[in-house]
Amino acid sequence: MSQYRTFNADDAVAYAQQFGGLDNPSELVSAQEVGDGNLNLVFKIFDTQGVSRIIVKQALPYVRCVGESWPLTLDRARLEAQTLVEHFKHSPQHTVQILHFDPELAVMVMEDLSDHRIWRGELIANRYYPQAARQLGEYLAQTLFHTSDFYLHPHQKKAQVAQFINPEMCEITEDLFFNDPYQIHERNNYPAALEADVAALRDDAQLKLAVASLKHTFFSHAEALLHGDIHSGSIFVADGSLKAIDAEFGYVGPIGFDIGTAIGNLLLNYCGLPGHLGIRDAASAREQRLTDIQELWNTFAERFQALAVEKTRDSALSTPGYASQFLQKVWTDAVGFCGSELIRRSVGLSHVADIDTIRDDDMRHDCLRHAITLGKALIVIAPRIHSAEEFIARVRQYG
Ligand code: SR1
Ligand code: MG
Repeated sequence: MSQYRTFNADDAVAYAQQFGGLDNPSELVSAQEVGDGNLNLVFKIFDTQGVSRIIVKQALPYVRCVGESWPLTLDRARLEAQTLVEHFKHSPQHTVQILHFDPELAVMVMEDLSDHRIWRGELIANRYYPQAARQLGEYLAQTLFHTSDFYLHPHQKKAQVAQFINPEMCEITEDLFFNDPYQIHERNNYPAALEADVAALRDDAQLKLAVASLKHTFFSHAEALLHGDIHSGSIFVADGSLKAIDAEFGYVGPIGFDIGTAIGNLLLNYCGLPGHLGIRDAASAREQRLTDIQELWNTFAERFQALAVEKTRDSALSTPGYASQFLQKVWTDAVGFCGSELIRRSVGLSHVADIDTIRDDDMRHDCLRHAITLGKALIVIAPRIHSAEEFIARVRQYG
């Protein structure tokens, strides 16, 4: 029988004392539940000095932001912990460290990152971390290369696909990214002022064909072990440091999905900045976001290419020129997935604070329209955008 029970603060403290790996576990005395995401309980565990020392995270058997009417697999805690453990092997500087996990209780204990801040909040507040975009590119190159067919033996790769089968979490992405925004659905969430813009999504046959192709790629291209939800709210930053967290959507999928999600969230910030800083003051912060996108992709592509030259084990995949041909395909996928992230975060269930926290209604609606327009364009013209530089030129074209 399942041992699962939902933790309260006392349970979380006792669990951290047992599994936190501290020399003196009785120092851990209190906990605060700080989860502000869509899905889980997150406890900070404090010592006698009131210093946060460790994190205990537990999956709930339903979608937290919706309620018990939307049940959700507890196996996502195993998938999250195992994805992060695997990513930590390949990018320890940029992945949160998992200290312990228990699949029955759907709970994990992880390092405390209280000296870091969530990147999304920092981007909204216009606090700049000069190394973050390159560090994210490095994280993505290391984790995605080392879990791909370029590096793994074919037997290992197939075992990895089996280990990370994640149908319920993938279904959320399949629905929220590729279905809901293009049909009338009760989960959709957008202001009435945008009704015409959203109706136009449903009527755009060319767009819907391109979205169908993206969804098919998401279904069927088992290229590498993805983070699966690598938006700026799943990333902690500090001076010179970046750490990915929250990998419960991890599965073996198309590399361009992780890249596109990451770039898409920088672009959502780009769209929202005028609502926080005013149009004139947003200009330089927006230029910085475009540079971030360029640095992220160029770092990823250079590092992946270098790893391919140095470490590809498969004789066919090591054919000169193949890695760069593959990266061109990854880029095209990434631009399309980036566009779908812009649209689903504007009209679907789950939004981003970069735009949602803009107080002025007209300004917020303008920013949402901008994200939708950009998203549509990127999805449709992805095959005609060949580099980060061309991408930036296209973004500028759309305001
Ligand atoms: C029901 S979950 C909604 C969204 O939150 C997560 O962070 C993922 O981005 C998911 O799409
Ligand atoms: Mg998450």
